[in-house]
Amino acid sequence: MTAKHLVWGACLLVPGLLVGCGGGDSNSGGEDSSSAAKPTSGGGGAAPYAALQTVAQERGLTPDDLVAAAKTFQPSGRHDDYLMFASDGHGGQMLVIGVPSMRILRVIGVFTPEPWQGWGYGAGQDVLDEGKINGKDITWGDTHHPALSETAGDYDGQFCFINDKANARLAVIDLRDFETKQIVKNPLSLSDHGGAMVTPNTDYIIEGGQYGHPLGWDYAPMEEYVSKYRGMVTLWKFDRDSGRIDQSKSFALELPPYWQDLFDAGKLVSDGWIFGNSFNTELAADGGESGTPPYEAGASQRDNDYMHVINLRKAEALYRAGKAEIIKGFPVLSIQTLVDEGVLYFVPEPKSPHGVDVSPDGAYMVVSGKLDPHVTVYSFDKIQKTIAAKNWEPDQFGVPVLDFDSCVEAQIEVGLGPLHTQFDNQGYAYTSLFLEPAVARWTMGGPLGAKNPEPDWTLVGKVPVQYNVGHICAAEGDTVSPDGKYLVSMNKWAIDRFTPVGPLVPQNFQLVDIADTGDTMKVIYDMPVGMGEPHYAQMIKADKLKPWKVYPEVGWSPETQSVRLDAAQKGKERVERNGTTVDVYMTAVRSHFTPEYVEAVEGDHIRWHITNIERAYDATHGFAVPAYNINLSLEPGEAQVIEFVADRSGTYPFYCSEFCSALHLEMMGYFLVKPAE
Ligand code: K7E
Ligand code: CUA
Repeated sequence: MTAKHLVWGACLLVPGLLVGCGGGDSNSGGEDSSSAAKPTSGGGGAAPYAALQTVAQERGLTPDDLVAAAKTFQPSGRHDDYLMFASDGHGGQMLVIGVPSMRILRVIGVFTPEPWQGWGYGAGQDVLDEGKINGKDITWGDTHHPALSETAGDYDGQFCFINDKANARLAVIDLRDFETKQIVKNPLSLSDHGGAMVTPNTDYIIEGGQYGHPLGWDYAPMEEYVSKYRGMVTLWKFDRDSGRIDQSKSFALELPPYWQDLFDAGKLVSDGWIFGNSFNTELAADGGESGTPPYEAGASQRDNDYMHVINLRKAEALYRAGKAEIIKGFPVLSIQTLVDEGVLYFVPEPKSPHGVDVSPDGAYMVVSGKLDPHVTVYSFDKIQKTIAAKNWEPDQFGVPVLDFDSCVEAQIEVGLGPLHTQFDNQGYAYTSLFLEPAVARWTMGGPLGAKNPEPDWTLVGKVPVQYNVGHICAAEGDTVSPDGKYLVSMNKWAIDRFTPVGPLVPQNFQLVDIADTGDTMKVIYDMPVGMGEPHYAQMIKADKLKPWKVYPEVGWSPETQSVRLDAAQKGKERVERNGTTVDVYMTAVRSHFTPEYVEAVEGDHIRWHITNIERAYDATHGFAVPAYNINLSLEPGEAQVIEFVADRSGTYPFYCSEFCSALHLEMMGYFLVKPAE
């Protein structure tokens, strides 16, 4: 036996290791999984271990690899413990990923048409139309930050929101059916980044701007940058009952044009406040066109940018008292009002920061300077005392800049290029290090306490990641009660991690096991993401979600979450002509459409009402019409009405685009369009 074999023998013949791997102690995700056979533990003596040893040797796997595989493998039918909602960047969609298996479960069309769901191909058009800008269809988005709805600072599993950085839009997804219900276009801005973040009871969804421009984006020359260009943060009022943003109760705050970056809501002790960072206090304005440095240098000259500290409760009261001015039809509290009324403060933050993350107890705000090896931890209590003592100097817009030293609790040197921070349930914080690249773990003073009774801000370990990590996402890691256990490193570059597929390389989501304390974090899974570039994600315990299996009633409209009065009904299928308008009432059930052929005349205005009358889980039908750019996914009970002009005569075989039954191929019909006379 070689040394390697000896190692193997020692590892594999410890039954506890492998029995533990297959054990049934992990939550298996609700009632559906109870039917899945729980693996029996071990059994069979040494034979399975010998087989495992053979496979491991043939495939060149180390004992660590085997443990990683055992921690992430889901036997067929076993459900994941967590769901991760990830943006897919300029894909304009949302990804739903099971953890720890890292399997993609859903791709939700948000700002981008998505043909599987029929999103933009017959369904969801009204929602997509809400996202028009200047009357133009905008059929992509740059999704950055998903935000799960919260109750008392904890994910409640009801809704998810996400922003479109490219166009300053925000979307609402209902987690009963995982479909997008609303898109709001910010009337003031064309660029957002500090969204979506929610306040602890989801009263407001925060959308902070990014690149400054005149509010409402009217033209202003670069020379007027300081006088006319502005930043903003918008507070969108969320109405849980309707599941919609209530635009009539939403308002914005005018901010200096400092390129606001991310926001986070205060919680518990800091509830009622919001915090944001910014990265261009230099007001670099012309990108080098007139001999000044280009933006990357121009916006990085000063040692400090400003964390924004905003008293949301006061701002809300001012808005309700009618203190907002109306810009582009939208209420905006001016910088002057915010200063006069003590709503807005700045605190210096180290060079070119990215993000601000509030600790689970709400007592600390963590900021990382991309060009500074430290994370800076601010104390909410100290900030309040500094405000009370008026220990500040105004900036050029008159906004009080609080004394840095009076607000800082700690600075911890974590490494190169720190970006985003998440938290666990053991008193640790985790910060992504873009440049190293690695994820650093450090002790959080005493906010969570148990393991760190003494205030202690120390780097305790790092795990290298591959490569260039941006955000990290720990299980419920930005709530009032993080779970620990798992952290996903969302890496921008993958380089050598996957089989080459051309010059455009997938992103790499690496699952990190953070259950063990100390410096023992390990990467246990690499997941290529071959869509856009995901930025942020949130991970929620799967059993908090209560999605529907079928729509509550037949004839259901996902757009309104109610029965459509004009839905096609079983037994009342028909084609009705009224002048040149033709209403088709069609039902779908395994394995036929009724009616099976439909005749119209060239130029007719068609309203095609179609209902899937199935009540069986997973009995989805599609509806695809060639040459008319129509494809629907009709889940059990779902009704859609699609309108189009039959503008080309011809013979169009339509069919069900979901393989729903043995006779699925027969589930078709003909749409016959007679030439006009
Ligand atoms: Cu990419 Cu939050 Cu938009 Cu950082 S963001 S990485
Ligand atoms: Cu219905 Cu295929």
